[in-house]
Amino acid sequence: MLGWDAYRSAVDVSLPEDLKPARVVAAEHGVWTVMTERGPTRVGLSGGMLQQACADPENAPYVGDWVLLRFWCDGRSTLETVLPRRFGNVSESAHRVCSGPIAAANVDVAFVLVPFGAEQPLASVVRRVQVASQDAIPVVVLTKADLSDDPKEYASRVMNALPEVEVVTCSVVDGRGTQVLREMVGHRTGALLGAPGAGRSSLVEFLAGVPVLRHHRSDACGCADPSAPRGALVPLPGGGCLITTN
Ligand SMILES: Nc1nc2c(ncn2[C@@H]2O[C@H](COP(=O)(O)OP(=O)(O)OP(=O)(O)O)[C@@H](O)[C@H]2O)c(=O)[nH]1
Ligand SMILES: [Mg+2]
Repeated sequence: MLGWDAYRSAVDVSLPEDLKPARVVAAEHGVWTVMTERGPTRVGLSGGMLQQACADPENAPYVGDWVLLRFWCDGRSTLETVLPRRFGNVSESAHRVCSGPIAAANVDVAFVLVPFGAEQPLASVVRRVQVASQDAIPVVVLTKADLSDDPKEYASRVMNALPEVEVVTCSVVDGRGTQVLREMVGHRTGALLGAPGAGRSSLVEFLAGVPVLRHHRSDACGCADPSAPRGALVPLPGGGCLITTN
């Protein structure tokens, strides 16, 4: 179930018999979509969980969190507990200015997207990788390579600036680099981090092989549409999953 075995082997958690584990795949307007052993379901927070979330927003469930659910006899279910987060609670602070502190929880690989056509100064790429590497294995993904006449030139400058970090050049138009990314995710959880328009939705849908996201576009100031979901965890065909923020 979306990495449950790996999580259980990494984190020592005791499971009360009356609660069932699930993984948060989307969070939207006070309702959480979670994946359980029996498939997806939508849940609200229990009273205790609500109190904890009000006391500190970081206590609220985020996409990628493992949680415990209670199934009530009248058919309802509530989200009772967020299980301890492993490393990999990726912050959006280096990527967006108008969203909360946690972008994705329990992430193994943080893919830092840098699009061709809007190449960023190397110092900014290095800073974003440094932030991402505090909690997960960072990988730089140079997206939209088909827009560049010489993608190798910028890629080699990024590699020189970050010699310890893998750099993948990709495009969803001609498919280059996408198989490498699939293999890098493997059976793990990856997060796509990038500025608005960096190519997150296109890449996750290319790798998933189907249109899975409800699309929205960021506005001119880079602020996401407030009516859109904060994030989504998308299972990939070969195992593993990718979290994207919209
Ligand atoms: N040429 C080219 N265009 C791409 C590629 N990937 C994405 N795009 C285009 O870039 C634009 C932004 O892509 P999205 O996938 O929506 O990017 P996003 O990061 O999800 O953006 P927001 O959700 O709006 O913040 C769209 O017009 C895509 O069609 C690519 O590999 N090559
Ligand atoms: Mg998007």
